[in-house]
Amino acid sequence: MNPSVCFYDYQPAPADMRAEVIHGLSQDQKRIPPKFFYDRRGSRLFDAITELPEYYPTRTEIGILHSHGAEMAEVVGRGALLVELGSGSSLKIRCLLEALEPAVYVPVDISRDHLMESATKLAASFPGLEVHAACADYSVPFGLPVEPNGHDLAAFFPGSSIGNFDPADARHFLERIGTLVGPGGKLLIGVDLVKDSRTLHAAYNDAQGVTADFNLNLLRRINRELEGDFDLATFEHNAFFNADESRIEMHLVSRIEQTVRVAGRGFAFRAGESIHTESSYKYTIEGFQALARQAGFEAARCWTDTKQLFSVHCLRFG
Ligand code: AVI
Repeated sequence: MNPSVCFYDYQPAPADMRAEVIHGLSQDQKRIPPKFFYDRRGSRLFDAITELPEYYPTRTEIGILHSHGAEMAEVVGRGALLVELGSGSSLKIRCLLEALEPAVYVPVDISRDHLMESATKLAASFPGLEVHAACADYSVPFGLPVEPNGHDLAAFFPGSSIGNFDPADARHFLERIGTLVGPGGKLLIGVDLVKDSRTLHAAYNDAQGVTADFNLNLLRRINRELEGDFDLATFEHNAFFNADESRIEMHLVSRIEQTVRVAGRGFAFRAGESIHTESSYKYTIEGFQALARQAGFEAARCWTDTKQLFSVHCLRFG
């Protein structure tokens, strides 16, 4: 491993998938948390989604980071200790590192191998950068692995992953980021915007069926890991924009009346009954800033693309 990367293992507890899936399938509106999409195949399918012509968020956010990196650096401040939550392949931060010139970069991710590999590669491309990689579940509170040593604190949370939280959970999550960066700390966060429902619908119903495959892969994973007997041919992907809630909802709909067994229990489905697998909230700029205010942040600056598809906000805590 590259000596310029320090690695910290907070040993995040594995999610209790069995208990959470049984609980979710026992509700009137059956549901399974979206975090279970990301097994090895699911993560590969998500990467494929980000390159689909219909899925605008990833390429639009990267465009915004490239176009406005220098202004972002002015607002965030150079020489900070920068924590990235859910850093994955650390691809997006690469667009900003030259402009932001952080003193220390702390990628945080739950996937240990992926984190070590990405952090090592990044440290090799930016030899002057101190990298402290933390294997942790960023959705539960954790402390910084390094002392700020006088550096300002900033967090980076791209990808509109905040949209996969219900608003109350999103607020709590933002509060926890506030605690992490402290008074005066900054948060740079990517947020997908409300737009015409055709564009939204297409982004979650791509012509190649990759999103459908990603959604159905959840049942494949449950069959493998929880002794399930879902017949994938009897379920179909359904994604639609729920305008009242301002969110895309993804569901898996049973085409027939049937009983499915998971972890030794039976779950009855009516024909047309669904499992709600993901919500992806879409915000207006003002709506997101109001949510951030409730969590103790004030809006410092917001950047969008020319079509106003996506936004990147810089927020200041306290
Ligand atoms: C990870 N997250 C921000 C994606 C989204 O758009 O809500 C997950 C996704 N689901 C279907 N396509 C992409």
